[in-house]
Amino acid sequence: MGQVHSEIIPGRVEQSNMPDYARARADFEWEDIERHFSWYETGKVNMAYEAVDRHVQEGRGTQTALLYSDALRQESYTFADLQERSNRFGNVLRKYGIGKGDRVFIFMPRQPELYFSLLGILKIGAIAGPMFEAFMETAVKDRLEDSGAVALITTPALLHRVKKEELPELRHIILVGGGSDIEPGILSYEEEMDAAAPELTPEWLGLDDGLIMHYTSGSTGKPKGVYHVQRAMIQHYYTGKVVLDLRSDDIYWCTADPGWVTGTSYGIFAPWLNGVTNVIRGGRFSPQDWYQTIEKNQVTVWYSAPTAFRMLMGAGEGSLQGVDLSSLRHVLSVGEPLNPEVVRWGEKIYHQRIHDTWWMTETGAQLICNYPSMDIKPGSMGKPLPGIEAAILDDKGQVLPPYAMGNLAIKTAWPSMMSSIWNNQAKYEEYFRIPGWYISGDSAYMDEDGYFWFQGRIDDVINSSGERIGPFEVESKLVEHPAVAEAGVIGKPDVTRGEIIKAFISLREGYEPTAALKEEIAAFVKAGLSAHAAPREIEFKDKLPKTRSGKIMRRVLKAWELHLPAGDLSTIED
Ligand code: 6R9
Repeated sequence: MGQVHSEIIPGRVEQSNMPDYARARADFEWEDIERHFSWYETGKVNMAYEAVDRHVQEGRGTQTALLYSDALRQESYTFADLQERSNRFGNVLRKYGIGKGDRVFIFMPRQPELYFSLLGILKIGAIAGPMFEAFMETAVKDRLEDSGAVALITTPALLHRVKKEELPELRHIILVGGGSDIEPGILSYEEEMDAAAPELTPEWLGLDDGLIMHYTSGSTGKPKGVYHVQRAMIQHYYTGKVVLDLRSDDIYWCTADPGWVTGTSYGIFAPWLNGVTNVIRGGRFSPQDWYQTIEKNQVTVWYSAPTAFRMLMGAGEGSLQGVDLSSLRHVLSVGEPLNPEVVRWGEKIYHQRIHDTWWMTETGAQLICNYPSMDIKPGSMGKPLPGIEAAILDDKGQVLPPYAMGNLAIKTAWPSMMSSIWNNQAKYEEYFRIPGWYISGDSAYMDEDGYFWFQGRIDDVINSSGERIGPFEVESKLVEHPAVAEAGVIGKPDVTRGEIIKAFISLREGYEPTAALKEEIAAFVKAGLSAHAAPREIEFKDKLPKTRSGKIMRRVLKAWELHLPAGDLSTIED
């Protein structure tokens, strides 16, 4: 059972593209959103056209589309520049016989060429498959093999991780920044781009033609290729408008890499469909660097993840000395539960409400969110998007009443819902095992006001002495303790209690991992949450295992604990 929460941070109606949530829900029709698109009459669509060319066509070609920086480069591109670069790249692919429906993968760090090539792939109707630069040989091979990718764009530093000889379907490798002496059989991005024509007629597609594939790891088996189609743009556009609250003069920064769905749906599609300036920062996370990115670019809307906010919080207020974040007007989070403590800290330090959003690779776009105009209950994921119906179901598919913990489910279908799992129909069908519903695999409850509260992945829910405990509540209480930087909580099998709660904790700067501190932390949870939710075991770790998208990998913690194989680790950080 969930607990009753009373803390509320009031909504800000005055600055919102959706001033009244209840009315927006009541009046909602997807078709009203579709009317916005150039294809509404013809039915012939192309994401790259809508996100780029259309702005040029409608007179916004000179507007800045991309503000890129890393330690070495600092570049700015207009929508007209993006159009030209993506046209050229589309022509490069066409020259090699690549076209509609072909899978073209990208394996490179965030830099402008990644974005140009991704748009070029979409222009010709091919399906883009972005991969994290951190993937090692096997991870790269698994994805290219399963998808049957015909071409790959990569960089010299990563090329040796691509076992071309083992991938008969991979006909072309295009190397970005390879200079003049490139291995035979490998194409130079720069030479090909120079030789290609700057004009191109996009491939006109149907709404159910392919767009993008993201591989996502489950706890067992190989990663699954989650396949999305053009129709998703309806929801990318709409959520960009009412959740990211984008207006044409915004400077928007999504910190995610395109190897993660957030880095494409909200790092590429939503901002450019809404015609805003998109900030991309290359390189790794550091508090100073991130704050400077906001200040230097005058970022107004910022979308990041709990892990980053926790790290910024851990870096302390000192890291904010001399930085001016006053350009910010809207801050959002995704990827993991957003601890109430982080929300309070955002209010205090940034003077910003951090808006949690819930969705998944499979859902393609945001589904349950906190909207600028709506009250925030810290720790809640918010309410379903207008047009979306969410519920908590038991395992038989019965809708459960408020405060009962169960399967978080979404009524089918919505525009950005995955269209298939590549080569794995059985896996796809598992998500829809209860007729009319998509079963997310997350455990949650809904309160009497219709706010949803995340509890954990279904597999992570702990059963201790007959009580079901969501790891998130315990973790959130743990990070309220001044010594705790991050916490991951698992159920550890126990003969008398079924499971006991075990917490893995990384400490903040300046704290020593002592037995006394363990006791103090356990007592803190007991006093602040409940006795049955207090960890009976605590283990300090320098770092918790996380995915590249910043999720604490509880299944890895559990595998460590039980000395079991940890399953697919291809997305683990470092
Ligand atoms: C977009 C993305 C999906 C899983 C999801 C859930 C967790 C995402 C969350 C959240 C609590 C939130 N998750 N957002 N949990 N609160 N606001 O993250 O996609 O990488 O596929 O992960 O992430 O467990 O099921 P993906």
